[in-house]
Amino acid sequence: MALLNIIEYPDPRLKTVARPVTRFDQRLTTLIEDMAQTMYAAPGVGLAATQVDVHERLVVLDISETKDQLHVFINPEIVWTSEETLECEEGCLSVPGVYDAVTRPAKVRVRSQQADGSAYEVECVGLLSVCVQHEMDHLDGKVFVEYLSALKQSRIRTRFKKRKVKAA
Ligand code: GNR
Ligand code: NI
Repeated sequence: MALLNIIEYPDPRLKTVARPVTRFDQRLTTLIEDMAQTMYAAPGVGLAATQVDVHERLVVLDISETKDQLHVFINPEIVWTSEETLECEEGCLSVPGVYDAVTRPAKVRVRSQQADGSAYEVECVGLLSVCVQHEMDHLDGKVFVEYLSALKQSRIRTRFKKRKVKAA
């Protein structure tokens, strides 16, 4: 097992559109384990492969209090969204310290694959719904701050550019 480095906004690599996973092999299993370990250590409730600079359609999620209910989404697709929406205060491991409200469909039905390649569908509500949509955005090169106003985005950008200069 290994802890992976999480890339931070506004790193242009976060804009990469991930390609489908095609090989369900040992390498994939190891990547899932490493991503899960990285997510738990952060700590976070979800992690998309994009955030660890692997541009493949893979997400790990665990919204349980007990941190023992790992969900793995490989090549996830939203096959249905509710009309009803849900506003949630979101945060992102790639934009540490920034939290803001985002409105999304309240429920989504997701078609996905398991580590062995088998297909499954799951209906997501509440925090699971918010998180799976947040993670799937990462796979399409989108970060939650893009839902915020231009003014807020520009302030966040300025703050993160300054941080980078300081860290260098
Ligand atoms: O840890 C996380 N918490 C969170 C809270 C509200 C909405 C979305 C999230 S996802 C985030 C982890 C992360 O950045 N995943 O991409
Ligand atoms: Ni995120």
